[in-house]
Amino acid sequence: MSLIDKNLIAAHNDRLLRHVNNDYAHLGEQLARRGIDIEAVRAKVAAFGVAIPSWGVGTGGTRFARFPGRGEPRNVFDKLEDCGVIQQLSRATPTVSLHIPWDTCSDWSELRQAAASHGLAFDAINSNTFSDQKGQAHSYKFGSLTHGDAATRAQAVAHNIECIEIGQKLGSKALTVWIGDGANFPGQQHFRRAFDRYLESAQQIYAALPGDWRMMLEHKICEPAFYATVIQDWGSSFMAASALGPKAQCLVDLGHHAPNVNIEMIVARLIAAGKLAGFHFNDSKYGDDDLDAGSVAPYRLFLVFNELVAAAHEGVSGFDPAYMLDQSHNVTDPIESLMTSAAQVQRTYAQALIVDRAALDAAQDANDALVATQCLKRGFDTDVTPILQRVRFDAGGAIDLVGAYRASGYRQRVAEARPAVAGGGGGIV
Ligand code: LRH
Ligand code: MN
Ligand code: MN
Repeated sequence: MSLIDKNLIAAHNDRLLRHVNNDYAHLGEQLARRGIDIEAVRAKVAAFGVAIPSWGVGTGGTRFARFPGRGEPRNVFDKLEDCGVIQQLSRATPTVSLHIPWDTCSDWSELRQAAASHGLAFDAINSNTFSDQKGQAHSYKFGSLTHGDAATRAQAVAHNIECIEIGQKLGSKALTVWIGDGANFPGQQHFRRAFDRYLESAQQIYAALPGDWRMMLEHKICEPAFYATVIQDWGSSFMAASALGPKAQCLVDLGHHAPNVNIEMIVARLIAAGKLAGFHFNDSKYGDDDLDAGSVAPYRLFLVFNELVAAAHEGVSGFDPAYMLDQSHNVTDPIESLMTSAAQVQRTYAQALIVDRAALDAAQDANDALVATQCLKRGFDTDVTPILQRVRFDAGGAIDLVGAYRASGYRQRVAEARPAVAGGGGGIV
């Protein structure tokens, strides 16, 4: 089922194709001069996909206010439709990552079918023990998997196991666990005991993982526990993943680090240890801003991809990260933000692919810092847009993502069917 009229996409593409082909030929020539085969790069970019967060298609908000957009998805089926539009136009987002219980459904097989009808499958499923749900027996105000009370921990463990069961019905192969547990005051929590409780709870979840599943442990420096968070950095995450076993790995959300932290180096360390689960891509200026990927620091994103491409190039065993977006859209149409972010991630991958690895190795061996850094800059400075446009066109997507989307009138259409939602203050989700 196509959500956007194929003829509209074709008509839009027709007007641009001649230019795209010229630009592609020109870029191919440039790259050939550098010994790079543009077709090989194109094939890799075409095979690359990044998952859409189901929570990203609704307007986010801050803890101060939320200003809903038009045609907000009413339920998980609406969310899948929006994800279907993103995939139809971008052809870079073949999977969706669900968040339970934000995404509720009485028939998961119906949801799986709905996803398939939009050309979508499911990536990692996310549990949520950072807020209380209606009717739950024990509150997470003072923690979930690390709570001092055994019954509260058991409830949080049971929720994670339920997420695994739901994920199995949907074809997911991973559970992502992020907890907000921690302390807001010095002295509030016994650090070592809280971590031990985390391990004990996580072990029970780990024991319920199917053989071909992964458990992705996501760390974050702070928020909502502003003084100390239990899984606050990659060190704590790595300790936990190591204690749990080979199916547990560390997930890197780009917004979850202290300012100026060398994220690409964390990525390299996790790759070396066989513990890189994957990513939540977004961008950030100050904290967990959840801004669009590459909108603030595209070079930082590039340096992360440089590590990924190097690992694949060198054949690091077991290297298989999951790629997901995790963004909050406050002032843009979420569909536009997610499409352009997916394209940005694709772009960054392409830029890292064209880095001359042999020249970089040689410059490193010769301690030639200037040439080494120029090798990277050369990849980053190359405008790979024609490759992305061709990949989208070849797969039936739109050359001009936002142009085609706006021309389709999709947002106006759903705004008529989906009732307006009142805005208001408070609530970060
Ligand atoms: C926490 C987080 C985590 C949650 C999502 C909504 O800040 O990054 O991934 O599941 O936001
Ligand atoms: Mn995240
Ligand atoms: Mn976050």
